[in-house]
Amino acid sequence: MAQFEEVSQKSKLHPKPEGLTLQYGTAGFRTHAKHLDHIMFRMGLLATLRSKKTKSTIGVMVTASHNPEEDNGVKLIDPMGEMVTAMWEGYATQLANAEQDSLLKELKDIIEKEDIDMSQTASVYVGKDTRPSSASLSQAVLDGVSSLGGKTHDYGLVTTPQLHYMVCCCNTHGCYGSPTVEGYYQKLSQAFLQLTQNASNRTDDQKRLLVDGANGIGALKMREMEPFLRSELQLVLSNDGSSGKLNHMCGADYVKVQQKAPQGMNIAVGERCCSFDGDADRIVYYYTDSKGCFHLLDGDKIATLISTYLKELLTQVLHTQTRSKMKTSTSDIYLFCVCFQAGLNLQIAVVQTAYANGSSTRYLEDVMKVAVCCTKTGVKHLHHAAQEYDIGVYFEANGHGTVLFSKAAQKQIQELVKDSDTNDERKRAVKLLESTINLINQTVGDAISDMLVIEAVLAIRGMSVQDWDAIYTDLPNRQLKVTVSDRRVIDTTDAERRAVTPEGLQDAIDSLVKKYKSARSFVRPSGTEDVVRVYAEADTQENADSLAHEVSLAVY
Ligand code: 16G
Ligand code: ZN
Repeated sequence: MAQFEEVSQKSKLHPKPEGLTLQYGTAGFRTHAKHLDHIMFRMGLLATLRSKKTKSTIGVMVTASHNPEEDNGVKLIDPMGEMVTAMWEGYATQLANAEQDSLLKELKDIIEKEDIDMSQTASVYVGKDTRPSSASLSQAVLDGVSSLGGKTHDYGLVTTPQLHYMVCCCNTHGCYGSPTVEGYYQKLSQAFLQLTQNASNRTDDQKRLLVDGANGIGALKMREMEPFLRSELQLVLSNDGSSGKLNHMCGADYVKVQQKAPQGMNIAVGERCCSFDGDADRIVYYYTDSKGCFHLLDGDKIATLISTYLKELLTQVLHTQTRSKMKTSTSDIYLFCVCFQAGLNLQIAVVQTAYANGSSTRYLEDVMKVAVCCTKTGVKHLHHAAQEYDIGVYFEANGHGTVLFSKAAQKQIQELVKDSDTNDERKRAVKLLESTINLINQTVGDAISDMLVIEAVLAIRGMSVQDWDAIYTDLPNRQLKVTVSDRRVIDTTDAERRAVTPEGLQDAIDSLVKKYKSARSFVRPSGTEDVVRVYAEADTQENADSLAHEVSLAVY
């Protein structure tokens, strides 16, 4: 009992307002910062239990991502850097909503259910974004961990993906990299520099990139990382937090939803720009053309660029190997076998959500001949689906995503790199694959890592942002939110693309969609706000707008 004495005492310093209930949602707890002190303390407790249970280091990130500066939030990171499992999301909600006098009872209930050995040591990594409330809230997490006797490492200000990376590095004993911010910069910058060596004669203009830091942590971290990139990327940072408010009229979410450039950025015609969100786990690109038209390159375009590049590299390995087979020496035949596997047996798939633009899906399936799979919204769903493939490229249209390489795929690639008996073309392709793996943060979507991958791919392929944009043309689309008395009456199926309840809603949507050309529409209850989201796309912007409007009327 003595071990809970401190929890009992310290929890009084982080009291739960009576009657307040909150849910561990799609991306953890998220609400106005003033409601979160007790949640943070309790998440410190839960992370300690999770660490004892998994005998690994667990992460706790204090952030509310793209939400307004006044909000805050918290999410737990599992041992390999992935989101905490669904079962523990349930415990998080259970612990968060326990009234003050039943906190210990709920805590013991989890310990019993999970059969946790309380004598096991615990280690929790904690990070925070730049919100004014983050300092005291992350202190509450640290208090929670220490009151259960866990060890903490406070990383202070880091991006969400940096903390995911640290947790993974720690639990893989350095195999993934060194668990420091400097280790992160070194790993990524080395891979980036190796990749860009393959792009000759880049002009300063091609190296120049305008970055909107959303007045958040991403801007701060890009400043730290800049020297590591040795001018191979020349960043012009705006919304760097020196004056503006976090996520206010800027950042990836603003740009994606408003489909316009952020404030506080001077953009010349044709210039390549990107925006991070408030915790730097999302990124979108854009430019304006000579007619002043805004062009957005969202998560779908990013997935297409990266998967096309990876597929080409795998094909190059295969083709060059086929040639060496023609020489018919014994060793060549052996090499062919190894490479044949790399070229043929590695299946690339792209994982999208219902929000993926219809043109992107069509391009990937029909032109690129890449497998496409659709999951529910929320990174954890995409991440799990991507784990099913040798190479799983996943991106939400909103710009959150990464690439996962299976252990077997990584091993095959590493073996080929070591193989000294290879021709130059194949060696180049295999090395590019290896450096690309090192540049990607496989734990979670990462704006900094994604940005460097995109910049490297554009450089290697000699593409401008306009060339990239021209790969396919987005279908005009519109997103709307509708406020209803209870959004939970809407239940969906088929990766949220069809409504099962209320009765008649899907039939109504179907008949509205039929009125338009190349049209598609769906509705889903939001996992982060008390609204229903409506998505529509059609052959023209006018049609997409009016379909979205009509569907939102059907939702009432
Ligand atoms: C969260 C999710 C994001 C998803 C969004 C949908 C994570 C880390 N973030 O921000 O992936 O797109 O929720 O929000 O999972 P919605 O349910 O309100 O549309
Ligand atoms: Zn975010």
